[in-house]
Amino acid sequence: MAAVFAAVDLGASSGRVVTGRLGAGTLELAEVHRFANEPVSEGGLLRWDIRKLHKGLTDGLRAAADRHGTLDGIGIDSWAVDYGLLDASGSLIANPVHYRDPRTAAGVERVHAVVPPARLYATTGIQFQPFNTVFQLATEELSSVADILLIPDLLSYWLTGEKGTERTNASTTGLLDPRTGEWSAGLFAELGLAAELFPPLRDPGVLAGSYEGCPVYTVGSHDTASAVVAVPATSDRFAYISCGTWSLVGLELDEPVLTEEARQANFTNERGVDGKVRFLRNVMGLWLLQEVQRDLGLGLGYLLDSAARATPGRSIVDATDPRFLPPGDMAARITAACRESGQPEPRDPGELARCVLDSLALAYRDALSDAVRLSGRPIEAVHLVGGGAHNELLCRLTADACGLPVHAGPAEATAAGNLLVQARAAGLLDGGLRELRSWVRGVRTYLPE
Ligand code: LRH
Repeated sequence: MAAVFAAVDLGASSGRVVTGRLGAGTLELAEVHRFANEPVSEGGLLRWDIRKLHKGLTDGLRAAADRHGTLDGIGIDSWAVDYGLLDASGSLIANPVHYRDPRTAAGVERVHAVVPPARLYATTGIQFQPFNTVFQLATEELSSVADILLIPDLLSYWLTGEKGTERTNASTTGLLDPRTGEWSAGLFAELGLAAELFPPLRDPGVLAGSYEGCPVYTVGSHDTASAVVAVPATSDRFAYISCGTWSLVGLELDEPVLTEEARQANFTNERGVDGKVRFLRNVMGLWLLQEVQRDLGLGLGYLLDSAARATPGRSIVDATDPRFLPPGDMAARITAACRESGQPEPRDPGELARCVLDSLALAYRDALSDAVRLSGRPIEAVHLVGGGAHNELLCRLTADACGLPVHAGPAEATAAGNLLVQARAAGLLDGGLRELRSWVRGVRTYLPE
């Protein structure tokens, strides 16, 4: 008898519920519901419309049950770092603030005044990003707050009534000790934060509670952690690019790299499933293209076709530059970056899109060569997973820039990783990541030219 699990995967622009039917040697994925995730402006801040996401999630679970009958498990993942604040009665105080809201500058200053950047990195291994939870929390008034719940943990609480903090996502707060996987008590004390504000830590792959009689499991609730589970690697010598709104570029390691060199190179040590370390750099990713599209009102197909015909390498921008973080005016910001660095300005949408894609491919190359240098781990191939695996031009440019084979796919790696961890938690699969990865299908290889 086949078993069916439902993965709830919330992305920055849409959420989806994907079912995975496990039977006869295959994991069959089906997207049963997709809903928009449109941030709202409230109280002068950009926020997530979390009730709408919750409704999308429950509608999706209903659609999954309609299609498959009963479900054998549910798991939730989302983007990292953001959280909801609950009062003593368990009610959400306000919609969670979006990590792209620029409010955190003051928080960064406050935290760094107490714990300088080098010590913060040596303690947590998390790269500096202005939106890390630790900086967001430093801007909050916490006196009436009883609980801080990261986004997937908040939705899981609404489904099950049980509170917890899943470890892969907890690592992105910038408050976890990467050596032990426990909160850094010293850091909480120095920052005057009560560690009890976060419900108890729990690993991915344990029972979180139940929803309408169906088990809810923790998974790699940080979407990138789930995506890395479904990288169909067959040896240790691989790098990954988890390519969606962000591109997360790096390696899977057994131990964190906490050197000053790694900090200077802005590499992070996020926690992976099975206690692995995701040693990676954040590259802006398809966000650049999505914003150009929104800005110019043009379709993706048109932009990519024109980019394919445009002159290669005409102008390159730094695809890790925080100037590209906030929404809006992306075409103007990219053009300004070209001008300021003495390069030709893109003259049409095709040149603009080409500049984005060339810049991404070069940023991937730089991140991978830094990752190899900093960790000492050699690589023989790059796995590009997530929505970007559909972008043939980007895959080809990445293979050329890195001088390595790029295995592109699966596009739905996050959902697949979420489902595989549930299936193992339910006792239907066993073994480590290599065994889980052997269930993943859907790869196309690009060789460098
Ligand atoms: C990708 C992602 C990434 C984080 C960012 C906030 O969705 O989780 O790993 O750095 O969102």
